[in-house]
Amino acid sequence: MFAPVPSRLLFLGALAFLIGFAISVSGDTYLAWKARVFTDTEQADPAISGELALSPAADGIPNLLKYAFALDPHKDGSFALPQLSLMQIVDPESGQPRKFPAITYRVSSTDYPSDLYFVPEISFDLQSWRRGETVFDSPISQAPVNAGDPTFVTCRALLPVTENSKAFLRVRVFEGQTLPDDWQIANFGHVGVDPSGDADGDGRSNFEEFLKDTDPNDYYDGVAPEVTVVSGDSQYGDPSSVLALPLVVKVTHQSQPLVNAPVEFRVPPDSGAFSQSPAQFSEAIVIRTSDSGLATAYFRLPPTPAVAIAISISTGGISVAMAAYTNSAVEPRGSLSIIEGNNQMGLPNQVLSEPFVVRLLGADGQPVAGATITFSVSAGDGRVAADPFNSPGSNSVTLTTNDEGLAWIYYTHGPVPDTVSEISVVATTPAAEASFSARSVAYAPLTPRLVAAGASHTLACYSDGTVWAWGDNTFGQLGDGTTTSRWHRAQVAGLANVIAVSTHTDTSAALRSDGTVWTWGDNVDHALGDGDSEEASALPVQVLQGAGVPLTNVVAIASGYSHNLVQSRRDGLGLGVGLGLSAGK
Ligand SMILES: [Ca+2]
Ligand SMILES: [Ca+2]
Repeated sequence: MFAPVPSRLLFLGALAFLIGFAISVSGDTYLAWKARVFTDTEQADPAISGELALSPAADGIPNLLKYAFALDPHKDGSFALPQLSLMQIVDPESGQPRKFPAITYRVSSTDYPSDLYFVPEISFDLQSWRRGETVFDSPISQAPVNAGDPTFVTCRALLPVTENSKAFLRVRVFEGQTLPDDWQIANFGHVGVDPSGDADGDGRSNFEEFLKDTDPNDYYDGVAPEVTVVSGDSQYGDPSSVLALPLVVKVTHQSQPLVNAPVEFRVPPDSGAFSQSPAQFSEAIVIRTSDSGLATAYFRLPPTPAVAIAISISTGGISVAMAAYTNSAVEPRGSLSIIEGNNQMGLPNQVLSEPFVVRLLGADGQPVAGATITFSVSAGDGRVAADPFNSPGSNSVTLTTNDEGLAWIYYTHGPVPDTVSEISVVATTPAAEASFSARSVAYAPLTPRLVAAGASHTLACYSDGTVWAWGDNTFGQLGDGTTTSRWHRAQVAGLANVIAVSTHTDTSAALRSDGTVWTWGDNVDHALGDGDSEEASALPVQVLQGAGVPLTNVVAIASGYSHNLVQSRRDGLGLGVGLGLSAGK
């Protein structure tokens, strides 16, 4: 009737049935039972007492089932095998009686086989068998009336049968946690699956998944979770950069966080990559939820600028979406190196002797030919021109780099001396900036017509009518409005059309072509002759011939100790004739 199966799995074919390891007594094991029910000689012969050997009662029942169902291996147990029945229960909703198949088996009341699992299964076609709490009610144990008699365990199917339908039930008996080969192959494609492993991380071992008839590779076992976006949605970032914030979703079921739930983050091909840490990115990744039900992934944007990326996050058949965006194109940066021309000084209204020359280098450090470069006057009063001899110049000029990446411009200072100019240089492809600086210096004539030396300063009168002075300026004898001594010449302020200069000690004097005389510097003994008693003047003052009356018609001047002499045109030419200014007015 029964043929031993090659594995340690045995089952009884029968109509209707269910689970039976809910009973706990002092545990028995097959070895203990075998030692108890077989003689020493029988125990020594595995053909007689082996687990899968047919029992010596010749009833076709393997010893393991005799042990499982508390049967004597030496007596016919055929009529004590699991029994099928139909249990009639009134449906509380319809009030109609319904018939449910059940299977009842017996176990020892005193020596419950603690090394066995009793697994009831039901089938309607003898092809597929179902088990677990979705198809069987909790087993019911009926304690024996007489101590020592077996306990009867009844497992009722939750699926009713009708007059015209059939159901098949069986109880499978497993010694220890053993996974049937067909179940392993159906779920994993191979045998050798670890029964205590947890392939899907749902907290149920593979053997528990088998007992409950749940999917060992499905964390959710068909129960849909809720997924919500926590943070990280709709961020922007530069192409190929990692988004500043990680993408975080929360997985719950009935508001409770689900721990270790597998959450898949995915984007279309070539649309970026994920990582659980800021490294090792891939286009799709499965991340397990934390103790608080959170799944966190870092996302690296694709290299394509200005694109929107649709991110799909799914778990348990539920998906939520996030988005990420790459910023617009970021051009690679180059550099502008200044070849020559920076920090030149030049005269007002004159073109600088050297052009401003730059070389544009790409991100690879190589010269960029044919690139657009704009030179602009950002400070100062001058003009730029590509060809200063054929152009008046303008505020801005755009050029193209030559084969060596070079571009240059000429700069003409404006009319204002001592003005600092800034010329900015901008390239756009690649982007780069530089700037030049230039300063205009005061115009000074080159050949003096007259030179006069004082105690520690010198005056020079040029043919353009200007007077310049250098040296000691303690008394303002340089006439530039300051008392700062100068290494180099500075123009005497406020004087034009001068035809002669003279000086003595620290007092300076100048004769203008209009016949007036101007003095500056030390006023010791009223040498300035301006009718004032100030000790000194740093700017030229006019010499008076009387109170409020300028001295005019002078044709020559000379200076002596604490006085200046002038020769009046009215008095004729001749040294020594004139007015002693040191005498006062
Ligand atoms: Ca599992
Ligand atoms: Ca599962």
